[in-house]
Parts: sequence; structure tokens; C-alpha cells
Amino acid sequence: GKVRAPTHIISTISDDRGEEPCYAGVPMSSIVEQGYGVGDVISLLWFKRSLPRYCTHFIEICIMLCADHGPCVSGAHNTIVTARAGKDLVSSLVSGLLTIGPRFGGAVDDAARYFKDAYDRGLTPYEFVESMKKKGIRVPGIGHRIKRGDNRDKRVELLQLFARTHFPSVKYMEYAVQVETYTLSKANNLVLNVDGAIGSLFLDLLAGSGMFTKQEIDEIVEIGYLNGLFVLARAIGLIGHTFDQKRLKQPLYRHPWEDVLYTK
Ligand code: Q5B
Repeated sequence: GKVRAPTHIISTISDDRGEEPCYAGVPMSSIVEQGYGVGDVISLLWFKRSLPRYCTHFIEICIMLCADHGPCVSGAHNTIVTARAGKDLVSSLVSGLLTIGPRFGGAVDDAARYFKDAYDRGLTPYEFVESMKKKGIRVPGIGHRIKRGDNRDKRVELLQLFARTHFPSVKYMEYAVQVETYTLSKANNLVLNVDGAIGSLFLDLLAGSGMFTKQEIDEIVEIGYLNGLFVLARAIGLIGHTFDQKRLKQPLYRHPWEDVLYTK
């Protein structure tokens, strides 16, 4: 009989061997003809399924809200400095992307992991926050450099409004809000930030849409898909900052001596 030659790569999300590329089995012509958006494409390529419109719309809102946050944040700063050093688009982009991590923009997965674990184990916000403090771990998704209890992050409010209107359940997000109420009683900068809002709301999307098994949700949270939303979104802004610096013909950046504390 026929013997299948062993392959070196297994791939399950896309196929370009036919007349047109397919994303998770959906041909490109259907994607275009049926008016799919980038949220649908993310659903197909990341989650290997078509998600309901409110889910893909939520994904698109996350992308739009996180696309940029001005020139002063870590990622944009690195990109600007790199572009001004005369580097090309890809170098400037990745220089900014490499700052995304546990403190800046890359706390979405950990926020989802910790909020899910605490909610599923029935911990009160007090028990959760204090147990994190004992372990010396900052609560991912909580805290911001400029946002405060009396100057909330509009992006968080917009995400919450959308989810409260369209999601069947927002239990994880409401838990995150209770955590925020407790952390705000400790310090005014310990707001639920954009990473925490997306992390908790994505748990609600996964659990409430009926499109994922419990095992699949656990795997998504464990592997960590959700930082990808911030990375993808912020790439849009970082590319913009690169073009901006080139357009403005900005010279090499050098940090002023006055802004450095030289000490022994
Ligand atoms: N404290 C974000 O810190 C920041 C605490 C905490 C318990 C916490 C910090 C943090 C978790 C990671 C996270 C995403 C580093 C942030 C983003 C995207 C962005 C960015 C932009 C965009 C800010 C003062 C006191 C200390 C700390 C305590 C702080 N956070 N305790 N849990 N989570 N959060 N990152 O202001 O007693 O004095 O020692 O790591 O979710 O990145 O716009 O900028 O779109 O680009 O530097 O929005 O919160 O505060 O370090 O001076 O701490 O608060 O232990 O207590 P800060 P610190 P104590 S969204």
C-alpha cells in the first residue's frame, strides 16, 4: 500500500495549495465576499473557528483601543529613538515591540490567568490581593503610571460598556472590578488597566460565547494568546511613530545630561 512520507512540519491554520489561500478552511473569496473584518481573520487564524459578530467586534475594539497611547510610553519611545538612529521600519518596529512585557502591555495573559484562578477558586478580592502581596507578585492588570481612581482609563470604560451591552455574562470582568475597588482603597493609582480589562473580558468571551470547551479555554489561557492582541494592536502605532520621525527628519536622539543622576 501507499506509505506516507514523514513530514517535518504540521500546520493546521491555513493552506495556500489551492486556487486561493484558506484561513481555517475558509477561502479568501468568502472572507472578502462576506465582508469579514480583521476580527474574523483573527478568529480563524488564532482560534481556528468563526466567532459570533459581537466577539469579532470586541476583538476589533481591543485592536483599535490599543493601537497607540502617545509617544511617551515604553514602546513608542524605543521606536522613536531607533527611527532617529536611522534604522529601517522593521528595526524601529521590533525595538518598540520588545518593550512589551509584564509591566507594559504584556500583562494581559497573566491578568487572565490570575483573575481566572482566583475567581474559579472562589477567593474574595481581599484574599486574592493579599495572597499576591504575600507572594511578592504585583496583580497583573492593576495599576497605571498616569491613570488614577479619579482619572479612569477611558479605554477600560469603553470595553466595559461594550461587554455589559453585548456579552451574555461579564462575571470575570465584574470580579476584576471588585479587585480594583479593593486595590483603589489601598492606593489611588491601582486602577484596573487596559491589560486587566482585556484579560478579564476575554475570559468572559471564552466562557460565555459557547464556542469553546472548558479544556480549550484552559489551553488558551495556559498558552497565552491574549498578549497577542496588544502586540498586534500596538504594532499599528509603532509603525506610525516610525513614519512620523522619518517624515519630520528627526536627528539622532541623545538623552540630556541634566536628566541623568550621575552618582557613585
Ligand atoms: N503597586 C503599571 O506602576 C505599573 C501594583 C502594586 C499591587 C499592582 C504597575 C504594575 C501590573 C502590570 C500591568 C500593564 C508598572 C499596565 C500598559 C499599557 C499602557 C501604558 C501607558 C499603554 C505602574 C507604587 C506602589 C508600590 C507598588 C504598588 C503598583 N502596581 N501593588 N499590584 N499591580 N502593574 N501592566 O506607577 O508599597 O510603595 O512599594 O506593574 O498590569 O502597560 O499608557 O503608560 O496603552 O501604552 O510605576 O496603558 O502598576 O508604580 O512601581 O511606583 O508602585 O504601588 O508595589 O507600593 P508605577 P510603582 P509600595 S497598562
